[in-house]
Amino acid sequence: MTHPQLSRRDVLGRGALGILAVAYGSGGRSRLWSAEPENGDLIARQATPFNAEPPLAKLVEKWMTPVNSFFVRSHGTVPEIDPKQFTLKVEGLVDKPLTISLAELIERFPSASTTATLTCAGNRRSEFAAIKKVGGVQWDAGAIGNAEWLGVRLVDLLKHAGVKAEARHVWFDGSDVITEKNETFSFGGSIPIEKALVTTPTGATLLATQMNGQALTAAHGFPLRTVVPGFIGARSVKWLNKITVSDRPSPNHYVADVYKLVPEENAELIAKTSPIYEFMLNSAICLPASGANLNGDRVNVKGFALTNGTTGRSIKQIEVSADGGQTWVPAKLTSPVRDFCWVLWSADVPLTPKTESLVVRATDSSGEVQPQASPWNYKGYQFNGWHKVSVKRA
Ligand SMILES: Nc1nc2c(c(=O)[nH]1)N[C@H]1C(S)=C(S)[C@@H](COP(=O)(O)O)O[C@H]1N2
Ligand SMILES: [Mo]
Repeated sequence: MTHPQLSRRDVLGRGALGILAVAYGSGGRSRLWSAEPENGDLIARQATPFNAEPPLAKLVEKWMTPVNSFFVRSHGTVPEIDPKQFTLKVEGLVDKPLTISLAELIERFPSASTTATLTCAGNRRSEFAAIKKVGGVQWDAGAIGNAEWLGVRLVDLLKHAGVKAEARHVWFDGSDVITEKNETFSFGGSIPIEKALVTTPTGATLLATQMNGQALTAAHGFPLRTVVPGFIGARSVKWLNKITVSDRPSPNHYVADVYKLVPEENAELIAKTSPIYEFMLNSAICLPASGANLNGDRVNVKGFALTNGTTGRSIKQIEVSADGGQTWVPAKLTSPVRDFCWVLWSADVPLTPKTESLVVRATDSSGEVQPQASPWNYKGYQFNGWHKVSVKRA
């Protein structure tokens, strides 16, 4: 059965996974399901592989970040995957190792959706330069976005395969090809088993086929990726093709060597340091833009804030200062509030003739306050110092 007559709108209008199953099961590889990268709103930070973030003002337009303005972070090729040929393997410490097609995955397991914020551990990396510049993609504060993800829950697939008692970690492997120092490998991630087995609607790890009501684009992991609420983006593996249940974290380069907080490139130290999982309490000013000319005696400031990714935290307070942190004005939330999702905020801030910058800091429900300065680390992860935007008085 083929559906060449189905337009993108027809299919998306119905939106259900059942429709996707029909399309995936139909003959021939369809462009419908492998949308071209739509990078209109993004600023490239690296051309090849393509790494890009939106101008910050785009982030505060909507709580749910449109795909067009959603950052892209890829370490290697963007694989072209035929959804009809695609299979996902489940192996390791399971009673029943299995290989499942995309259509079967969608048909067999109940569909589940969640809204979750993805943020790169390297978001705001360029700000480390104020202390000492680090290598890697020089992100501003835009390597973050919030989306609604639809797919099936990892826990359902794992229960179907039967998790053995010795299981402690779940590994994810992608289909991309990454070349570094004459070695070729693919991207991998891993999460502790407790996180993999979470069943709550906000916290469950998804095997996602859709983002904001459309099939994943190629750049965001078509046809299948993990989405791990509360964890750094690197654990949400795109182009997922294999899940391995194990008694230890994945030996993949991006778990074993990268995404760790270390003071130097020291193999022994890196081996001893545990991988980063949760993201950190953070906030940033998205409007006005850095360098803006401000006249008048007040300015409307807008931005985002994010709790750290442990369960049960919410943002309690967001404050903006126009005098370098001496006095603070509280911001109002302008978005829904949901676990593992950013909040958007707005503050009407009085200016002084001497205002040179605007600064934001967030406090969470446990009383944790965003630190004024972020501790430096060699690989430039988890920058979460007070975000400062320089402004001019017109
Ligand atoms: N297969 C694969 N998955 C991946 C990556 C990658 O390079 N390859 N990058 C990771 C990183 S570091 C981040 S921050 C997120 C970014 O997801 P996005 O490009 O959809 O925004 O994907 C993660 N998953
Ligand atoms: Mo990332």
